[in-house]
Amino acid sequence: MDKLIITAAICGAEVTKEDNPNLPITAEELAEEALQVEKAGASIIHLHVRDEDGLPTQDKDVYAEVISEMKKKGVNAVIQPSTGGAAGMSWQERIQPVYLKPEMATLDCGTTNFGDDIFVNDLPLMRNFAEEMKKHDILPELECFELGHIYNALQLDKEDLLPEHLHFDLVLGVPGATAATLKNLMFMVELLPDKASWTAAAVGRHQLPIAVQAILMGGHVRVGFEDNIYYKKGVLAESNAQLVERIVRLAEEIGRETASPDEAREILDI
Ligand code: KMH
Ligand code: ZN
Repeated sequence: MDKLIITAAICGAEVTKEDNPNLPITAEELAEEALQVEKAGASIIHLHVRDEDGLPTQDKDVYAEVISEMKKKGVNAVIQPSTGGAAGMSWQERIQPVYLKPEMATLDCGTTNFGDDIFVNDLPLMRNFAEEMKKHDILPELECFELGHIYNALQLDKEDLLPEHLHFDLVLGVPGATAATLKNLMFMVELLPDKASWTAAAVGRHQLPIAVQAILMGGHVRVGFEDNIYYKKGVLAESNAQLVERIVRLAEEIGRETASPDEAREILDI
C-alpha cells in the first residue's frame, strides 16, 4: 500500500462558527489551521474561503490572500481549492480559484441532492472545468457523491479531458445522496480503474469509521470541519488538527505510514 495521504477539509462552505466556534474562516485563521494540520500529518488542504461576513465565496482574490498567508507561514501541503463552492453558485463564480493555478482543485462529478439543496454539476460544466484544469496543469480531485458520478468521471477520461493519474474522492453520507456504509464504499471502490487512487470522506459521525475502512483498504482519508465538527458524540472538535492526529495514530497502529506533502505529490503524480 502507498503511504496514507490525509486531506484536511478545514472550513467548508456550510459550517458556521455557531456550529463550532473553532472553525477557521479568516485568512489568518485558515493559514494557522493549515500549518497546524500539516504539522499533525495532513498533506493536502481542501480549501473553501469566506467573505467578510463569514459567508462562502469563490472570489479569486480572497483565495489568493488566504493561499499567500499559508505560504508565508511555510505551509508545504498541497493546497486544493474547491470548485464546488456552495450549492446555488454559478459556474463562473465557482471556477475562479482555477485561475490561481493551484497544484490541485476539486472537480465535482455530477449533480446531487445536498440536504435541502441541489448541487448542480452537468456534463458541460464538468467538461469546462476539466478543460481549464488541464490547460493549467492542475490535478483534479474527482468528487463523487453518487455511483453515477464515477461513470461521469470515466466519461471525461474517455474524452481525454483528465490527466494520466486519476484521483477520486468518494464522499459518503451527504443528506439526500449515497449513505455512508462500508458496502457502499466497497462498491464504489470496485468501479474505479486500477490506475486510480482514492480518498474517502464521510459526513458527521460516519467520518471516523469510513476513514478507518479506507486506511485498511489502501485508500486515503479526508477529515475536517467541512464534513464533521465533532471529535466524538456530543463533543465538538477543538481543531482540525485534533481530527488529523487521531487518523495518524490509528494508521500507525494498523501499520500504515502517513505521507508527507512531497510524498503525496509523488503518489498523485503532481
Ligand atoms: N459545498 C458543497 C456544495 C467541493 O468542494 O468541490 C460542494 C463541495 C464540493 O464542497
Ligand atoms: Zn468542499
